[in-house]
Amino acid sequence: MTEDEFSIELSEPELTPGTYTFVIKNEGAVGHNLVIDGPGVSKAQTPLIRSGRTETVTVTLREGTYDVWCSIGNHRDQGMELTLSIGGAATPTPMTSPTGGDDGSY
Ligand SMILES: [Cu+2]
Repeated sequence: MTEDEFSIELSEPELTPGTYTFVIKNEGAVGHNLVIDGPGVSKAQTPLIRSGRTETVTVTLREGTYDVWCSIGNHRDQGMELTLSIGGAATPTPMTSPTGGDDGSY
């Protein structure tokens, strides 16, 4: 995952339930952080990530939707946020999605 002014980029757009250690590199010029909030996760966050540095946060994700953002200053309002959808199926096959999961951005 990378951050800069003012965006958050996810290297793996599709995740399944499990425990993850997100490694976030700050490629911007000012400090950022990363906060994750959703089912079973109450605002887990990294320390302040200084410019050029990398920090990590470990969370256990369930099926559902998580909000991910930077809580420094007003960065969230400036676009440093995204929604993480955790699917239930572990198969990478894009052809069938019988559960009707709400991941539809194709
Ligand atoms: Cu930020």
